Amino acid sequence: MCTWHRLIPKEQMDLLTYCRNLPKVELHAHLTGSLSDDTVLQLLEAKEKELGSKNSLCSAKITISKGHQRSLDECFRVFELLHSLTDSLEAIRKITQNVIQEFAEDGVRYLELRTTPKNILGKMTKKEYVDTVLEAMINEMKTCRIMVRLLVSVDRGRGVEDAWSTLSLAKQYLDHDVFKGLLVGIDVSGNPNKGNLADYIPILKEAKKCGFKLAVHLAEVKSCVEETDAVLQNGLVDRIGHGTYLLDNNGYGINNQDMILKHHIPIEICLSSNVKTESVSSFEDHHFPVWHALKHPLAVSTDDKGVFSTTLSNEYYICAKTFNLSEKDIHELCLHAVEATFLPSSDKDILRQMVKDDLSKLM
Ligand code: 6MZ
Repeated sequence: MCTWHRLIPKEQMDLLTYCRNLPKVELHAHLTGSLSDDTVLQLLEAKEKELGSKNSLCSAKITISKGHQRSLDECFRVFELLHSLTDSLEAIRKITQNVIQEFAEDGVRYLELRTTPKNILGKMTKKEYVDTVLEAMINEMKTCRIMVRLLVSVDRGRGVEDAWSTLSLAKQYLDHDVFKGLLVGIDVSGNPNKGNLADYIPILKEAKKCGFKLAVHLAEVKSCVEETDAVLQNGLVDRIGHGTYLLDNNGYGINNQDMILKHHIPIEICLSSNVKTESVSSFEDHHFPVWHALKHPLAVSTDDKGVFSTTLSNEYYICAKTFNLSEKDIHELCLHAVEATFLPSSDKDILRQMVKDDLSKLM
């Protein structure tokens, strides 16, 4: 069962408590990257039982429980390790449940969870993977005060052929008897140092044609300049993940700023992730204030709350503290995130009203 933080009088709240009480919307959360230490320990124990040995996995414990800085490449090695612990449908069901409960306990009212469907010989097909995630989502929505939707992820590290197969699977859920309406879009993610995003443009065009909304990791690292330009020029992106090097002001960017502003393409802001992976040198040097000053739609997000030892409340706290945000600014951020969801307008209206009601109780 999930608990909900009881509202306490505002004057008695410190900033972090205040952020915990905000009705939050999480739009950039990778399932496997969101595993808490508790969940990882449960998975390790299950794996050790399965393998009948403790020795092979004790180093994994050390690696995962550290909350320090890691390069992006090191993070991707952690994901591989986590994937080796989540290679059964039982594990996928468990991690989906735990991650949803943890977001709900952190005061997240709407979660757009993203994950890469995996095909593991003899263990699961991509379809079984997605069905399991969706079933767990439906179950958790019955008991937790949270609305959850899914984005299926295309991992650029797995190649174009894998991406086409993920898209053709996603199409099966557009008009599904049981799961209709739960899969609301496609995410493109994966190691930005691998492959070329421009190779995925035909897939993104087809996905758009089918009616999927697209959230694309763009310009997460400096070397992504040309591919970012190509994807943006094709008008394919509904939401930008990271966007660290979109701006020209650091001498690396491509300055698509005008186009992004003109089309109001929301940017998912992942402060801890960007600083901990060393793509941004400090919170103060983050690109958030540049876009915020322009009143551009932004969605504060966790990216991988487990790997980066954070929560969405903590990300709001870091943002508010670093950039000296007012209460009005913070409330606007919550509401901007509602507008940036991939929900159809009727569901968005319901969510907006819920968020407004909860915000008014905080004033
Ligand atoms: C790009 C990332 C990411 O899909 O197994 N992922 N892709 N940049 C990041 N910044 C740190 N963090 C996570 O969740 C793990 C997968 O999400 C993507 C990677 O493809 C990673 O393997 P799932 O649930």
